[in-house]
Amino acid sequence: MTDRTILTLSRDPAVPLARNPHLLRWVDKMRQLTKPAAVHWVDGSEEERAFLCAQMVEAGTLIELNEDLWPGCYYARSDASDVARVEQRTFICSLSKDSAGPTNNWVNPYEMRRTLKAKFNGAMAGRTMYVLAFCMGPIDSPMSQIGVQLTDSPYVVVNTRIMARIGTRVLAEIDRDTKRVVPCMHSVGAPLAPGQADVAWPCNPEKYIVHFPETREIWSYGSGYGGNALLGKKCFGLRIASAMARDEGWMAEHMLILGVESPAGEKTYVAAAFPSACGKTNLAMLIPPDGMADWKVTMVGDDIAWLKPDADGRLRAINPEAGVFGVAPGTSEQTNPNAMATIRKNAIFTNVALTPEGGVWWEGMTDEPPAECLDWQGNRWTPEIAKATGAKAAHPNSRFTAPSAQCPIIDPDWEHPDGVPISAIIFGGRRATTMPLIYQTFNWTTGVYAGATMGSETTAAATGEVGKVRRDPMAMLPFCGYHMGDYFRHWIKMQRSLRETPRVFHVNWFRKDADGRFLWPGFSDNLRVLRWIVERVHGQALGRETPIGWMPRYEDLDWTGLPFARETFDALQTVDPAHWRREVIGHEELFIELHDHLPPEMIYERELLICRL
Ligand code: SAT
Ligand code: MN
Repeated sequence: MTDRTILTLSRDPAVPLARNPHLLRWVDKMRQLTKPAAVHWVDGSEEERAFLCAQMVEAGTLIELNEDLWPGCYYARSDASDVARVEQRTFICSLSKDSAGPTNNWVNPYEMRRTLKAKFNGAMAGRTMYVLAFCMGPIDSPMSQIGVQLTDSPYVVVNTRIMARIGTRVLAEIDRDTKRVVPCMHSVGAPLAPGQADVAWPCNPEKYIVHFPETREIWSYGSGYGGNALLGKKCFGLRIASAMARDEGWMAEHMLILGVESPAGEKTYVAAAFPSACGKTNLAMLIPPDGMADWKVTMVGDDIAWLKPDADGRLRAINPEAGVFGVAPGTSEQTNPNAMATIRKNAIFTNVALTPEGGVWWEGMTDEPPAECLDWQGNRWTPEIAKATGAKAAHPNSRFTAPSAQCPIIDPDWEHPDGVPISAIIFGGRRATTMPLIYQTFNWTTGVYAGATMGSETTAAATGEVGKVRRDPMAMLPFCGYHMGDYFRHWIKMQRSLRETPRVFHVNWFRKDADGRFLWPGFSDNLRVLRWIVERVHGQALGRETPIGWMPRYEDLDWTGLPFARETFDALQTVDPAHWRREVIGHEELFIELHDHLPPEMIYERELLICRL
């Protein structure tokens, strides 16, 4: 143990840090239900972080990494059954099944409340219940929202301390009663009998990730991992927030936000929606490629955007999060040096591999794997073992949690209370075929259609089959808290409150040739596409009209520093009518599912697209 180890706190954590009577009453009611051994009001201090980490080190939940290599960093291994979001166990319990829509799991809210009450009864026995107040968005932002998560996981507390603004300053807001508070219940579902020894990663094979959109409540049971357990992120930041946004005229989206600054100093902000594990963090942290060093990219956010029209009718966006919870495998000094710098200190690594020096490693981090390490389950791993058995050192959905403020290219306005103005929206998925590298949709409604019909190959971010193309409208399929058809309608309607609509684009970094090789280098070179996008926004770049939208010609992209064959570009940009007809049939399948809530604009757009093809 190092000298930073703190085993006692200078205050009594059981003493409430708020006076708000509603909060105090609710905390007490939940304490009576879940029966924890202790209650700990989280103040968010550095002392408290050190205390919780020391306790978790003692319990075997965390391992402190080598202070010289990874200062302030910790390592965690989850239970092998608790490694990703569980979409089949995620529920939207609106009053009517119809409001949840066919793409969400629905259970009658009264029935679900009964189930949860039974599950949470005594669920925290033998554990501490943390009262974790958090703010999604800068505390002084009128666009931010407040939640309080009661959780029996100290791992969740220290992760949320990175991912959101937490503790005393949020409790002070609650005392001031400025905003409605979203109550979030969370238990790993592993009560301890007296004298029973704990495990390093307690969880329960039976999981419930439950949202009550009308009462704006979240109940999560059985998991300690990622979006299942860090309830501010997907549960509040997207599912509950999307329902709030529909009611209040704003948008909660699964989008990164970045700024592009031209050599002339013109700054343009864009938001981009890609499904989980499709490179949002990499795009948000892009470093210009050779030949474009006079361009600059800055990150506002890498996963969630809350967008709202301002008084002048411009769409403005905040990043409701304060940290990045990024996919580790594939992240390297080559692919994303800014991410490597962001996670170099004060980070938490979960389910990556542990090296004998007390460092971390994952597939793709270095060309040369370590001679040996412990894999994400704690088993000895060597490149030879990997070759023989196919064992991965890091789980494909292993993650790092790190403060966004540590990102070298964090945007100076990333915490601006009014957000940043959004000039372009980009949709994109992981598609081996059909979808070109880049096209611009004709207008807002065709843009909504392109987003609504987005497809992507599934990834390890959710449990289930990997690599299958599924429709993932606006990358929100697992995250929309209400009927997807109504969500499309909300998107279309948003135009009415905007004097200037953002231009809408669709990209695909993942198109492959007949031999299965990627046609596009991606990463830094994506700036070539971003440049065309921002220049289109400003009316400075040319394109040609095609059946699906405006596309750059070869000469419309900046190729400085990248020898890229015109034929390869043509292959990337091919719009094959046969493939597209098949694609449009896929759109119809989604539309049939949503038919009774589908806005007519979607039908007309589809008809027009078919005519153009
Ligand atoms: O586990 S999370 O839901 O937070 C990550 C993701 O799927 O985007
Ligand atoms: Mn995400």
